[in-house]
Amino acid sequence: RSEAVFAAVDLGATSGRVITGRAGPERLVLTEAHRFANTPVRLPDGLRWDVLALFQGTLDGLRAAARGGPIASVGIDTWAVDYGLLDADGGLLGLPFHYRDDRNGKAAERVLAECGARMLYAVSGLQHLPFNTVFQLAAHRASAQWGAARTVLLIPDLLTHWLTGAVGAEITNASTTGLFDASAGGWSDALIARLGLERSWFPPLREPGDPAGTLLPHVAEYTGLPAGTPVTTVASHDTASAVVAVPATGPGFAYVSCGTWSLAGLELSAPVLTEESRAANFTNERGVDGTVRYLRNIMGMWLLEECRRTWDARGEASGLDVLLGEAARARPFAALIDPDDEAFLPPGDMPSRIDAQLMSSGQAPPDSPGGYVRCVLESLALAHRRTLREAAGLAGREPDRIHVVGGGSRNELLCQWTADATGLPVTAGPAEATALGNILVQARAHGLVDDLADMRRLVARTQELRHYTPQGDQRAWDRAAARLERT
Ligand code: LFR
Repeated sequence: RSEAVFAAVDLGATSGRVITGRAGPERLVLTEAHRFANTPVRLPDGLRWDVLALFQGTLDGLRAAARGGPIASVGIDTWAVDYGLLDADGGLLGLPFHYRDDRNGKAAERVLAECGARMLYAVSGLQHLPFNTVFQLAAHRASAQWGAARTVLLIPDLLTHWLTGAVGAEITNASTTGLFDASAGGWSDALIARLGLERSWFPPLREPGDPAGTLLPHVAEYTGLPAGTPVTTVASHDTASAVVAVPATGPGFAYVSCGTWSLAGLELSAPVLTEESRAANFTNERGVDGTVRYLRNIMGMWLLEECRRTWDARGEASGLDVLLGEAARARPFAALIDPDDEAFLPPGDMPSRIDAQLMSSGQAPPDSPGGYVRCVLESLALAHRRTLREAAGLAGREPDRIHVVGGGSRNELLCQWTADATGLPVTAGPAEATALGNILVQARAHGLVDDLADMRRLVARTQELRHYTPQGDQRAWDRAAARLERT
């Protein structure tokens, strides 16, 4: 067989999609079968994912995909770190919390005080983010559900369980929990014990490409997919799937997976667990085939999305194209922010939070939406520069090109400014890197493509890419970077 069609379930922070991909040695074509909103819900005790709506959207999406013809298998990816707790009967205990819920700060401090940040990093190699699973679990401990819990399943593993009945933990996503041993490549028994968690709560690990089970009869019946349709384990962490589909043709590349978050870094063959790396807050998340995603989270397009949501709510909505046009004409470097301020993490009025940071660093807030958009995009380009330069220094590897993948690769200003700020050529695209990575891993499991290099060649040959070379006044970016450092 030289070609087959696979279904990628790709859930993002704002929407979920089911996408089919026809893959073969010379072909890789995506079709969106179904898209649905992912709307988090605030309950009295916190911000939750509407996980039943996500599962129903998945089922409806698979049904739409099935109408298009035979599907060889299904793969699921979502954002990382969030989880559901199952009881002894396999029932879900409560609704999974959203990583932007604010319950974790205190618990994180407690865990750090008990275990020590150095020890946690030396084992897990994970950057400190207040919502790492390990801190969420510590916050969850005090709940009545805790005593009934028997299994922890990350979101893609939970949805896979509901599709197939099977239980497992996909490895790229497991590596974002803080309970994974980055050197040994497995659950860290030592950390799990140290934190007073039960080892039996953490299911056996699955590698991308492993079979994850077959559709349960009622799922097959609802979706119209044949009984026995396999679910294939993909790189279930969306960022890991996106990095699979980076169309790099040589080894010297850096990437920015740019969507709600900007994940900027390098692909390495071994983790960097040094004290300098910890101090710079770089993460060693696991990629496919034992690779390491050495990167840092940058607040990303969330800043822009949340500004737009704020303006929409006030009835001051403008289309993205209009805003980007205004940003292009706004004054350069008028206002610069550090995007990684934790104050930007929760949902809510973003322009006011940007104003607060600007004023505390002696800068005047922008006077128009276009000014805010320029502030956000220039600041993100500077954050890309800083992060990639630090990654290169800490890993001892200078990149010669940056691949910007994900939805943000469509943003021409951001891509050009990333090239200008870093002085490196930028290749932009594919925008659908995550879905492509999901499909490619399934295609490989079915013998249609080979190794990572082969998958990337296929992306480079089949997907539309844009190229940006550094231009404009490089020294102006150096001065802007120095100014931001000082504030
Ligand atoms: C991107 C992402 C990041 C992760 C964040 C929270 O969608 O998966 O990699 O740090 O969401 O899970």
